[in-house]
Amino acid sequence: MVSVTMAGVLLAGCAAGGGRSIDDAIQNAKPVADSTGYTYTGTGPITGEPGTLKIMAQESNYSFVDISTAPIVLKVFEEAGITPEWQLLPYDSYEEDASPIISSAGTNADIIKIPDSGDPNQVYIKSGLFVPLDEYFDYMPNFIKWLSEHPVEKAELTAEDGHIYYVPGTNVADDYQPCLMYNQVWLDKAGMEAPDTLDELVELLRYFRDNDMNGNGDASDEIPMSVMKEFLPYMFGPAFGLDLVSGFQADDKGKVTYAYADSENYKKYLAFINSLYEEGLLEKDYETLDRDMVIDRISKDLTGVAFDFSWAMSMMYSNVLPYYDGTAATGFVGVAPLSGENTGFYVGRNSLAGMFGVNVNSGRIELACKFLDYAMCDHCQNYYQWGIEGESFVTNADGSRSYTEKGNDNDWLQSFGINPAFVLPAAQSVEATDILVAPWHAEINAELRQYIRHPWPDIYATTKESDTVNLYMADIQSIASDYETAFIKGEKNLEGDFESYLSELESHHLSEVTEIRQTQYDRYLEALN
Ligand SMILES: [Ca+2]
Repeated sequence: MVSVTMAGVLLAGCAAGGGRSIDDAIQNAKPVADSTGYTYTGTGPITGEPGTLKIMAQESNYSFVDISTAPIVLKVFEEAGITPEWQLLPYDSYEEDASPIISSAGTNADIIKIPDSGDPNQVYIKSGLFVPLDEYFDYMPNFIKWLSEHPVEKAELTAEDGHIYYVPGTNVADDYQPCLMYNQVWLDKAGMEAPDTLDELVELLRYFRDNDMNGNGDASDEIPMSVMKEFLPYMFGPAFGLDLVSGFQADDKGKVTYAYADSENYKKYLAFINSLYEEGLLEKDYETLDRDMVIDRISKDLTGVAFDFSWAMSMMYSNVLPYYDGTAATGFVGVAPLSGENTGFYVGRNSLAGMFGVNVNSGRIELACKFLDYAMCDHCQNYYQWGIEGESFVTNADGSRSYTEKGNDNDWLQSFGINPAFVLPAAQSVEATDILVAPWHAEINAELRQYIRHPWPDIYATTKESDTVNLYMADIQSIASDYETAFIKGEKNLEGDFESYLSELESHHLSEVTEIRQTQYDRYLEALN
């Protein structure tokens, strides 16, 4: 990695105007004939003569699935006119196994799945190992259309040298994200609406604490809320204007700060949660609460409030309630975020997922670029999300789609090659997620989408930035986490100890890391604009 990343430092010199040069490359791209005289325009086949591509990627996470023979995967290659030659590495150790092979240029694969999918702080790109795809945009009509329609992802994919190296898969990022959920039966029993504000929440939690909500004759066995420690920042940070989930955040002028070092709002956040703790509204052992414990409590009808990933709503929480009848009226139901002095929001996630690059040593760079372009087109995404019509899904009279009986068998569907993100740039879809959850859950998701805010963006790091952040960030996070708990539990005093907390962050190089985040964010904004 050392020799590899040195090249990155050298290349970083020509970083200026990255965003603009990508836009120029997009605007100037036009379909051209390849060396065989065939012009690819975005649909299959991608070549005039049958071709072969070597692909280094990941086995399925289902051990019984041979993704290289899965019908959906084969269909895409067949339509492209390409025969794949696979070099598949084990799913669980892909990062470990693939990284040294890639770093030492030890593979002759034409297309490589990047082992660091989703974490651009792990430097790989500027190594001279991957082809700058923007130089081949003439062969990538689907990709440049997608980039034009996705400015945030385009900016995130633009490396500091101004090039784009990868075709990404994508996650659902504004849907099915973590949210606040209430036991609807308890809410109705209390005669209250879902709280909009922190004050209303406190009032509701007190009611849940003091009344026999589960009707077992004992008014003291109710736990007002069961929220795991890692979700407190999601639940309460936004009401104080903080994105504690991302940690670093930028204001509307583009100034970057570390939310855990905000001497005004973060202090108020801690004081608020400390007051919940003191009142018994946040339970004494909140730090050790895990999802299994939350599920156990819900199954015993002991708790009224949860905060978790959206999928838990109908798939893990509502379904264990003793009286759940499949409707929202008897379930754990997601609601809008809480507001305080600031209007609440939910923190979404970045959409970039598994990425694929073209090996600079490939003898078939044009063909590899065309294949990646074809593999990410909408037509192929339909295969990834639904499979093949008549086999895994049918189209209903109203135009919506449903899985067939076979398609509803998850083992069969996995073997068929659904969502083959290990080997192809597959995108998750909201529509395909909607049919997996209860209908009321899909409706709530659609309502909550408006509250999702984009988290700190994925921004490719230079080697130097990455080294510095990796050196200091673990300590900074650990100090923040230790103090957070101590302040919430009243073991440390906000009036007396907050200043020494800030000095401790400072002595662990917070300013240096914040400065790097600022530089990266400036670069992101430049690529975005
Ligand atoms: Ca009770």
